[in-house]
Amino acid sequence: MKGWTGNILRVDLSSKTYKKETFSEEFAHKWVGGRGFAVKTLYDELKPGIDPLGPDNKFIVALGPISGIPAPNTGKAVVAAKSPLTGFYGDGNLGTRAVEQLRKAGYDMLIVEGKADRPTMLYIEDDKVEFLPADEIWGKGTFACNDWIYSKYGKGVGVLNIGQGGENLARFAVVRSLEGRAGGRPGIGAVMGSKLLKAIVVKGTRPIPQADPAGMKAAGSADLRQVGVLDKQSGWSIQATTGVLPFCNEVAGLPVRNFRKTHHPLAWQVDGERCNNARVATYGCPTCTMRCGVTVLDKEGHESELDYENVALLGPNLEIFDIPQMASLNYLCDEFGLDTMSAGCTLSFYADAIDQGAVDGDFKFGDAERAKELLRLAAHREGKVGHLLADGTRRMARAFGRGSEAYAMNVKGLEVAAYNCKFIPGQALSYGVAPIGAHHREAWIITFEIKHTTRESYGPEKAAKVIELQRIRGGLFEFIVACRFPWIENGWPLDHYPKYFNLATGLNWGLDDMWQVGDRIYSLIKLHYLREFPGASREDDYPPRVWFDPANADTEGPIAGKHLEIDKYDGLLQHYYDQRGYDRRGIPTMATLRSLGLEDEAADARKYADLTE
Ligand code: PTT
Ligand code: SF4
Repeated sequence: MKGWTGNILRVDLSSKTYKKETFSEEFAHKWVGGRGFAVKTLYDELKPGIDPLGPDNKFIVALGPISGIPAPNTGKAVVAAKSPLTGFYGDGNLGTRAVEQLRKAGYDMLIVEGKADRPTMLYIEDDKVEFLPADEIWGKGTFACNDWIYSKYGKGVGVLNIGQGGENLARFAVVRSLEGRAGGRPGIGAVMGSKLLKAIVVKGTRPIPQADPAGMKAAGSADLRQVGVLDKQSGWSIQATTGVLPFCNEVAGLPVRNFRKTHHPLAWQVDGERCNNARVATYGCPTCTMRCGVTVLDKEGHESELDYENVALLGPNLEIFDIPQMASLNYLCDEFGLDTMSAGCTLSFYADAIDQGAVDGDFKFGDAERAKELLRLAAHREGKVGHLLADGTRRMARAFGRGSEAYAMNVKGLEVAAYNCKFIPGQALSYGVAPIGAHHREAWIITFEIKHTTRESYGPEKAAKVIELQRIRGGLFEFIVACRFPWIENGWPLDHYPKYFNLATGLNWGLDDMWQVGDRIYSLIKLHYLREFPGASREDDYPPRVWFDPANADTEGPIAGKHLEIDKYDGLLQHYYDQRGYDRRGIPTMATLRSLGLEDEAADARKYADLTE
């Protein structure tokens, strides 16, 4: 087997033991890497119903056959576990030096099991694993933790760590790496925290196996240069993701005031141009020639790395239109290791619920200082409010009641990304059917909807576009494990990815083979959802109900009077199910599962739910 190291490192924190395991060629070809390896492992190894924050959960870092190779934007890893936020498979994708180092140490996947008896840091160097006390860094934020590790091991090592949010089991705690990288929105950082695992440090010294190293080197270095040139020509990384804000504002797709409003006259104050003007540094992931980490100073003078999602959800969504103040909230999320997106939605939901009289409280939209304090309370689970916030919008809404579920902005428990779908049906579908909950990673179809079809349409072409994008974004880039930005932002052709894959593995795959793997992964995530929630129904694939509410329609602007229509949305959902080969509940049919080679998984699924032929 070429391209893969063929090895998994399995670490048990309870017994302080570890072993190197191998995986078969069949496993490699069927699941390829990253999200594929992670979901298959968690599906097979986790008993149904286990507590995501208990020792039975497993924390996974999964890489792909091109991970860590000097080709464009391959410094990305999938971190995964059963999510404490959503209750089923969850993952995230983050840039980290741990990718190259783990591969050089000889592994394609790290599985961490059990629970340590004291705060622990794992040190992995090739075949050696050490369980080191982490008392000196436990309780510290991610920046101080990173610095401490660098001062001990140098800056070349790979580091994954958590902040106070993960330690205190905030359900939307992320895993952090480098200056501003964060991944694992569905609380994967809390899973590390539940195991008393503060950090993982990795160093590897061996070559990464490749079928054609010379061919890969030639293609990889030429392509890295070429991607850099393309980026200079497009100018994309000048504003990077922050550049999308004016578009969202103009098309009434910006989240403002807990998504109640879709645009705002002051939004320009935090747009990409202003963020770039305030830039003091640029950060990025390894093997990237289009680094996108626009970094500004926050109100207290810390460096804070911005992205559109962070700006929109911690800025306009909270009615904060001041870059340093919004950057402070972003910095605190990074420092505490909280997901900026869930944090933004959780704070906005809290303010909205107070506004609507669903709960008593002292937080108002626009109050940046109180928002900072609330983030601190959430990260430390301090007091009643801290506990409430740390649990995310779905659990908060259950606690508040009084109809607040309708405007708790999540799908399947994962808070929605920064695109307001009050009248963007295709993107609403994309949130509804995103396999891990409302993440924009899986499909982003807003420009297609607005420029190439009509917003009014709920036709099959939108379902088809969602599936096409899911196969690329939620499939290909998540199992081959590379950043999607060269393709999506600078038009780097997708054909390059089978090329890298074939140079690494010696196989001869095309994009159609890749789509098959992506569909297999999506189906298995669905089966995991079904196993954890046996009563799963199509209603679970609906976006937040407030978007269907005529009383919530805009009163002015480009979509005045418009809102999503529930019957039409249901029809769009059915187009999606039909095209995917899913039944009316959104569960893959037996025929679909067989065509994807998931007979064994289907046999297991039949134990807890009927599957449609
Ligand atoms: C991702 C999600 C995103 S998506 C953003 S901004 W974005 C938020 N960033 C956070 C942050 O920062 N700090 C923090 N404490 N929490 C944060 N939560 C949010 O996490 C990220 C980039 C971005 S920036 C995007 S779109 C692309 N995402 C990719 C993806 O999902 N897959 C892939 N193959 N390539 C991608 N490339 C881009 O990577 P999650 P990162 Mg992230 C400060 O983690 O759980 O996947 O959620 O990884 O290394 O920081 O790069 O406008
Ligand atoms: Fe990382 Fe941005 Fe480069 Fe992608 S474009 S690899 S997210 S720095």
